[in-house]
Amino acid sequence: MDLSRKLVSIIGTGKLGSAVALQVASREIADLRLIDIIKGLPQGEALDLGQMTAEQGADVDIIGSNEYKDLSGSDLVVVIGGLGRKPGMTRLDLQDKNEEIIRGIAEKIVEYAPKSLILMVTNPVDVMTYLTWRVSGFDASRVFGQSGMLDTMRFKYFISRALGVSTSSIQAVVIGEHGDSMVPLPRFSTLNGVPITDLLSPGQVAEIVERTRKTAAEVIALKGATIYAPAHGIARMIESVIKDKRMALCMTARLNGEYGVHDVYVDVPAVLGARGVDRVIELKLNDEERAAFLKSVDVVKTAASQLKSVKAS
Ligand code: 2OP
Repeated sequence: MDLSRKLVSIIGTGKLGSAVALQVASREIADLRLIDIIKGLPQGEALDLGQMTAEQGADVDIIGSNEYKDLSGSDLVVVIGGLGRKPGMTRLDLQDKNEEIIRGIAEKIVEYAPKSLILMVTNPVDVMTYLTWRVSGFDASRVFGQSGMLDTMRFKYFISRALGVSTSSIQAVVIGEHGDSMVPLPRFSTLNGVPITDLLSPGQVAEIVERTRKTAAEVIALKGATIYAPAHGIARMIESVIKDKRMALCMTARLNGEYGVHDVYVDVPAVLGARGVDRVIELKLNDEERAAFLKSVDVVKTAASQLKSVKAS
């Protein structure tokens, strides 16, 4: 029996990265390496979180470092580095600045953790995941991004409030770009199997869909950044990988023929386990849903074609 614990590295230990580390440690999912270029920050987070585990009795080792060589031995590297959105910015506004940072990080992962999987969080996440896949040369199953997990959490939250029921009774699906063109799918979103389109008026559904698309900007305008919702979504994805739970989640995965789409990373439902993306689940979209999805795919493809360091098809 293999008794060794798994190792998750988090690159970028600002507010979101440290909130993810808190969840991974509290849930005793894996040992942690926290990597950041800011001197002292990851070391301080590691010490603080390590001391926290003494109250919980959680057995995880947490080490902070300013050196990429400490990625060595990682089973999964979570990339949160780069710039975040400021009030009024779209995710795509970050592309130019984050491209250089993420390309450099991808190269370090290949150098020091060539066997790891990569979970991308940095925005625009669909394009940054594509970039990382191309730069790393890893199989596409090993490179994926967080997006749909968070978007479905938000969709669930608004549906649950409109129906007056627990979020635990709601299943929700969001596909497409993690951005303004995202496609929440009301027909596939249910209260224990009953589509919300049977339970809410078209006006209520439209309002919830729009709020789901815009709510990250809403939170950023109010408190400067989104932290707890993304951190929990990311922790759930980490758990599915590290414990090989094979959860079916909405996430940024590469399409190579699925949905009739090729060579793009975009949000779709997929099965996530110890080897990464096991398979993409194809939903039977109607004409309207397919048109919205393809339009959103085009937004991502156009953005990817503007990357400077790789040529997207
Ligand atoms: C979010 O959706 C900003 O992409 C980040 O919370």
